[in-house]
Amino acid sequence: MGQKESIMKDMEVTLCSQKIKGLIGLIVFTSVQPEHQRIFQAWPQQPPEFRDVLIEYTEKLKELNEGIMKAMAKSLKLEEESFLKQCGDTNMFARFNYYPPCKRPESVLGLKSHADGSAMTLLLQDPNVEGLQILRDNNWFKVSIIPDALVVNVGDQMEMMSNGVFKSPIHRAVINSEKERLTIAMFCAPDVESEIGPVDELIDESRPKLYKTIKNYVKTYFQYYQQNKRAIDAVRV
Ligand SMILES: O=C(O)CCC(=O)C(=O)O
Repeated sequence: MGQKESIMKDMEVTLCSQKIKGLIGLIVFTSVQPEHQRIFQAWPQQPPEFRDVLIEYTEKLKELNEGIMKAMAKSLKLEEESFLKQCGDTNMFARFNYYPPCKRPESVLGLKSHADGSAMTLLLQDPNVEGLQILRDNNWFKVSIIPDALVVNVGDQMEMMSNGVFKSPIHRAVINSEKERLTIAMFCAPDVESEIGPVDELIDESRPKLYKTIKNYVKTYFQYYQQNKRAIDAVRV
């Protein structure tokens, strides 16, 4: 590649990165549950139905999350409330992710690789544009779009409660060269005052306790996230 092409390529990538830095994640990242943590002044005023739709969506996803967590407990032969009881009053956060197109998608990342600090995350994918990838055995795999389906993602705090049976996967979002992409992630996390750690029934001699029991994991999570480290490594026994 000649010098001119190389400079042009660098400029294009820089412009793209700036555009992306300025736009991604900026739409809304807000607490939606419990009700008293909703700061309506920070929610978009347009479209006018935004508030009611987000509240209804939150209520439906709260129910869904509870159903999934009960089923996960039952699948391990635990009492169905085992995980929910530990979590206490579920905190939910909605994040609207916007990924503008970029001509050189291989040179920029939409969302850096991370695992979620929640117990569970329910992701509504863009119906038309793929972008979510998951890391397995050091290879990235795309998560296909299934129309009208949510992606259910295990977060670090479920990995801790299940003593490592359910794994919190590392994932990232990549950019499309032609089309913008919009997704909505709903993070379902335990109350910050709840003590989170492996449930007793999942600890025995053959499988000792793998994680400490701690409060407010989300705080640790964000400290580590900024340093590109995994917070779950800090709570391993
Ligand atoms: O937009 C996506 O596909 C992934 C979103 C995500 O991982 C997140 O918001 O933490």
